[in-house]
Amino acid sequence: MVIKMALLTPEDLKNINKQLQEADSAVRRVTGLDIKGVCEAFYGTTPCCEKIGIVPITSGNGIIGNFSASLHAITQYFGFDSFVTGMPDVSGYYEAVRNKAEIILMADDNTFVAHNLKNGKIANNQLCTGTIYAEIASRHLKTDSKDVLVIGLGKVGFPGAAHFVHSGFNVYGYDADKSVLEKTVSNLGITPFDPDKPRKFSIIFEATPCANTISEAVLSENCVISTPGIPCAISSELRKKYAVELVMEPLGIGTASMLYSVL
Ligand code: 2YC
Ligand code: MG
Repeated sequence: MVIKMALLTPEDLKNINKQLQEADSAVRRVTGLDIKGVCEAFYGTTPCCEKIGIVPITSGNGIIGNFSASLHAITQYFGFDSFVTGMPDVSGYYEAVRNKAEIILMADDNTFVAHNLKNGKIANNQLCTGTIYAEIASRHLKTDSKDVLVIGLGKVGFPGAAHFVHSGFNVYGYDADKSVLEKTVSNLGITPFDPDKPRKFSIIFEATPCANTISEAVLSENCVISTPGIPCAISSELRKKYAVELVMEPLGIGTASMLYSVL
């Protein structure tokens, strides 16, 4: 069963600045740092006015309304000088380089990359998104538990799980696809989580294209849920009932992680 990567919709990207500000406040409450601060601390890099060229790509399902404009808003939010090219695809790439872009941002239906033309570094959105959402959760100030539940072990979930393992956490993992779960158990040595024998967690990481994948049985009061997954993994009722600290944002946190990783 191949899960196709969930494509963003213009709806998901509505008021991206507001979504980013809310996510930034949530990250600050969880880690004491803002998104910029976590990326700088994790990658050890700081921007120095790199110019970013954003190239719309028409292949596959084509242009997603507001995608390039959202990347423009996101790169501005993190203090980069950026522009969206007038032309898409190769013409757009040529235009970006001619206009002195040092970092190229472009995405087709399967791969979203940041390519630094000066130092040759290139970043993949899935890896950078899984890693940074795990890093944010692992910096949770208000818990001393080293146990974390990871739901979804695919292209974004697996790097997240790997990051928790390498950061010394006890990872309990679940994926609807048994073969994906078994592969992760053998690769990372995580503990398979059995939904029929639930227990409570204070840190949960979710990366699935499905809604409401987090049941009440695994929630503890004030637990942190760090999730790049769209649609939302938890119902608003449960979120309120357990005063959950939710770190969820459609594009900006992953993009910041990509940019800081190629500086
Ligand atoms: O507008 C455009 O340039 C399109 N070619 C963009 C396609 C992006 C497809 N990827 C997604 O919707 C996202 C990733 C950015 C992260 C998760 N899904
Ligand atoms: Mg989800």
